[in-house]
Amino acid sequence: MQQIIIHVDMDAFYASVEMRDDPSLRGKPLIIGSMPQERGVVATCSYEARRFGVHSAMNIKEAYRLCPNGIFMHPNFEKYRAVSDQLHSIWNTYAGASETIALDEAYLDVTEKAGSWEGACGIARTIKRRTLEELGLTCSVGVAYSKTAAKIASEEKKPDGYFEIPTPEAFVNLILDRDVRVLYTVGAKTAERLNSAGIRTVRDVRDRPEEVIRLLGKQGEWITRMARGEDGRKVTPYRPEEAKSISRELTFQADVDDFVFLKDVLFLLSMSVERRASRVGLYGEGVSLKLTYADMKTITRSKLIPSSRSAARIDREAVSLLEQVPRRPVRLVGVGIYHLTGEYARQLRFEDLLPQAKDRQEAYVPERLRDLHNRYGLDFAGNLDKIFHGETLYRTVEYMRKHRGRTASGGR
Ligand code: TTP
Ligand code: MG
Repeated sequence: MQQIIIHVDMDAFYASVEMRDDPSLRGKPLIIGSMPQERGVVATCSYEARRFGVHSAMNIKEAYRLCPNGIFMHPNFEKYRAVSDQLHSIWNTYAGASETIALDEAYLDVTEKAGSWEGACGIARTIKRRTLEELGLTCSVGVAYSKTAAKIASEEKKPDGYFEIPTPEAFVNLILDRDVRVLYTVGAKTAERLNSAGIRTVRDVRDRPEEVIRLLGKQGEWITRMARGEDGRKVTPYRPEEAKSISRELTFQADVDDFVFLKDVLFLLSMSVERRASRVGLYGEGVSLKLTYADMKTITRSKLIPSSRSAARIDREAVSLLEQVPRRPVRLVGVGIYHLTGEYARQLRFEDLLPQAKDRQEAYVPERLRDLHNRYGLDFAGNLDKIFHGETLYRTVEYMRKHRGRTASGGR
């Protein structure tokens, strides 16, 4: 049997949550992101604000110029994450496999559970109804024979939309005269290359496949297949909350009761976690701290964060967790990020949303490295990368432990 896929996407997600929780915001142009006087961008905005031309990723100053009477609000990520968990747990009950694309978006493979096309459409309606009844939020849903088609279907009647694309023929008829950018993976750059060859619409792609392939290689092959409605991609089960963590831990040769030193070690571990996360292209939406005390009792503490992998952010969170635990001699310390999400997640990085936070973070690492230089006489110039390899980090930390107090040590 052919696959049947549902794509669900919440309407103006962050803004809708805020409007649900504060009726005085309803019906108003609500802009979630930075404040107009700050530097930064729009994360999302209500449909009322969209009428003024405001949209996601727009510079906040521009948004203010277009919509000076809008209500501007900072995002509350922890709240959206909690709502997101509720959403996905409703949706997942209807799917054989579900793939979380963003906090507010998922692909559901309902082929087996629905048993028929009509069954799938029934599930899609039920999902809309339950999302509204149980969480007070509207979503847009597409039912289709492929992922590409389901995604386009969910966008078709937004907001509070419902649309079906049962066959490749229906899909092709729908998008034939649209801009090439409607095809998944075709962004502004690719579109420009196609346009300069006179290929502007899906019809052009369909009619001139050799040219598209010559121009774009592998991507071209994919695009020409999509223009014929072919997309056999499966829904790949991916639930960020089930993804593993990236962490780094260290056991000291002798127990440590110096919390200034412990914080310095946390910083190095945080930097190491950042490096590992960058290498695999992941961000964390939670930071965890692990301590084993001298009596072998192990504790872990964790905190949700807007997705990030910056050492500065990880370290700040880890230090604030450390400040809430008992101060007793420690034999092992570890730092990690969890709730991993990939680069493709569309949620803006916190650092992008509030660049002033980024500035602070950029200064953070050099400042902390200077601390280490002052306290232990360490000079990382040039070989910072080398110290993070397993044994080397361990030796560096032992060196620090032994050279504590030889130089003036500040802080607690
Ligand atoms: P989207 O689903 O793209 O947008 P939306 O739900 O706000 O609006 P629509 O009705 O058009 O679907 O993204 C979901 C949330 O992700 C959004 O509410 C805010 C966040 N987001 C960002 O932080 N930055 C971005 O650039 C985008 C596109 C979204
Ligand atoms: Mg959405």
